[in-house]
This record gives sequence, structure tokens and C-alpha cells, in this order.
Amino acid sequence: MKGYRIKTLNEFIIEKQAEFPFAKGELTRLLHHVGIAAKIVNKKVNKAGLVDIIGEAGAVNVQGEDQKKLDVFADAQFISALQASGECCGIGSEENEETMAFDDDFSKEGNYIFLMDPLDGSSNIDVNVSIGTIFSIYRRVSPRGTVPGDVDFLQPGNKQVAAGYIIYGSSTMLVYTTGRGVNGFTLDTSIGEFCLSHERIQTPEDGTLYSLNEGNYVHFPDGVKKYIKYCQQMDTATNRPYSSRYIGSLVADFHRNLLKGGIFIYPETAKAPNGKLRLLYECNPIAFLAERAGGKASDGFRRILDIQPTSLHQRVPFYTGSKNMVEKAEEFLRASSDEA
Ligand code: AHM
Ligand code: MG
Repeated sequence: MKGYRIKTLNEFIIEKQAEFPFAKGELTRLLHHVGIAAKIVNKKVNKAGLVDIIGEAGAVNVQGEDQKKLDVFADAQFISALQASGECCGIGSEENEETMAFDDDFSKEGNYIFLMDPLDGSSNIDVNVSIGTIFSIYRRVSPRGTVPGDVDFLQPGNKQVAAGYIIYGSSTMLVYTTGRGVNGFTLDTSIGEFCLSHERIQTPEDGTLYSLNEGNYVHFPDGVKKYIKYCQQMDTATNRPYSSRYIGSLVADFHRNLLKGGIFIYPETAKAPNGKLRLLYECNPIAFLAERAGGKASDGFRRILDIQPTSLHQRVPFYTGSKNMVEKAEEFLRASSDEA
């Protein structure tokens, strides 16, 4: 009998493993554990208004921001799920100043490094607005059985073997890529499974949405100011003026633009010459997804994925989304820097 049948995340990743003849199932197990942590965090996020988990946890993270209780919870859940998988030898997280290199015999054999922002857009938790988790996965460079170090944690984005995000929104979705297409899974809470809902996502080459914090306009570089004016100009051939949409959660802003077409910008400013967003666990994974969906990601001049990282929490200006829109923004930036 032929009919509609849902495909769960686990079925999907096992099926994909078969496409790699020498795969041993290690990445499959790792992704499976990411799915478990995501479900636990989702449950807590859904209860955020009911139980006492919204306020501050009393600590300040390495970026000098107050850590919310939910950030701390999400961080701990992902760490414990990944450590339990046995496939992960080290983790770098926005919430922890140093990388965590596991030195127990079990984890040291793990082949993968995991970098994450466990709860992105955390300023939106208290107001019931979409937040997310972003993750990036690398194969270790150092030999198995040893404790991983900088050579493993500080790899350029073009070495990622998988990346994705979870969006805790009006419904919860997990979107990921292992380099062959971007696929999205929606959490069906009635059966507690992520189910394939967005197969082989391709982002439109052009869009009509631009997303950035325009409140910072006076601090933006000239090229960005000019690009914003371009977005706001009337031109029927290119569907301008574009609409401005900004949630303030990278995952949510990117997810919307990925599906509808648009550009997301967090530029450099005089005060913050490298912007705000972190290369290793925010920009690299999003850039990998953007490219694999047919979009683009740059720091305005260079491809994000080709930047050699120098530290875990380094920041980078970020321009990502529909290919033609990112290229147009880059044109404005180049023209302004040539004038200067
Ligand atoms: P966070 O990791 O502390 O949550 O900060 C990252 C967030 C992104 O999700 C979002 O794109 C950006 O910060 C919003 O910053 P701003 O409030 O300056 O517009
Ligand atoms: Mg965060």
C-alpha cells in the first residue's frame, strides 16, 4: 500500500549513513544525541514562563553578559548528551571561557569536535520570542586516544563535517547539513520525534527581506548605510523597497530568510570592529548551511568559511542569505572602501 509516511530524524540519518560506504555510524550516533538534547531543551523552553528558570543564573559569561538560567541548562544538556555519545572528544561553547577537552578513556577515542551556542538570542527568552541552538561539528585532526587541542578546535569552517540549528519557535525545528543538502525536521510533540518536513532546502537567489539592527545605523560603515538606502529605494524591477524584518535571534532571522529569501547583516562598527557574532559557533555553522542551500556568507569581503580562526570566541562581521543580495551588499562595501 502506497501512502504518506513520516520519516523521523533517526531514520533519516541512518539512511544517509548508507550513502557513505565506509561510515562507521559515529556521526550518526553523535547527531542522534544532538536530537536528544534538543528535545530536552525544547521541553524546558516551552515551560519557561511556568517555572523559575527565566531569571539570571547569577554568573556572567565570557562575553561579559549575564547568563540566563536557561542558557546554563541548555549548555549542560548538550554537554552531557555529547559526552554520553562517546563520539565527541571536545566541546567549545559560548557559555564557557575555555574549550572542554575530554580526558577520560572513553571520550578520548571520540572522533569529533563539537562547537555550539547552546541558547542563542537569549535576550528573547523572557518575552516568548523564538530562540535557538547553533552547532558545528569537525573531525579531529589529532590522533584518537589523545586529548584534543587548538589544532582540533580552531579549524576553518570549510572543514566542517556537519552543522545545524534548532529553532524553538511556534513549532520546534532542527535543520542540519552534512554537506549534501540542507534538511529540516519539525518536532511532532505527540510522538516526541523530529520528522522530516523540509527536504533539501534551497534558498531563493534573490529576496525582499533585509534584517539588521537599524538602531545601530549611526555606527554602521558607509557601505552598509548605502546598502540600507538601496534596500529602501523604490524600484519595481527588483521589488524594492524591501521589507525590514529583525527578531534579534540569529537562528530565527536566518531561518526565515533561508525559506523566504533575504539578507541578514551584523556588521562591524567603529565601537565593535569585528561585529558581535562569533565565528566558530554562530557564523561558521550558519555559513555552511547558507552555502549548502545555495546562498552565501561573508564578512563583507571574504568568504566566512575560509577564515582561519585564532581563538574560540573570536567575532566577525556577518553578511549572509540569498546569493544576489549578499553580493550586492559586498559591492557597496567594496565601493566605499575604495573611496576611503
Ligand atoms: P547571544 O548569543 O548572546 O544571544 O547574542 C547573539 C544574538 C544573535 O542571535 C542576534 O543576531 C544578535 O545577538 C542580536 O544582537 P542585537 O541585539 O545587538 O541586535
Ligand atoms: Mg547565546
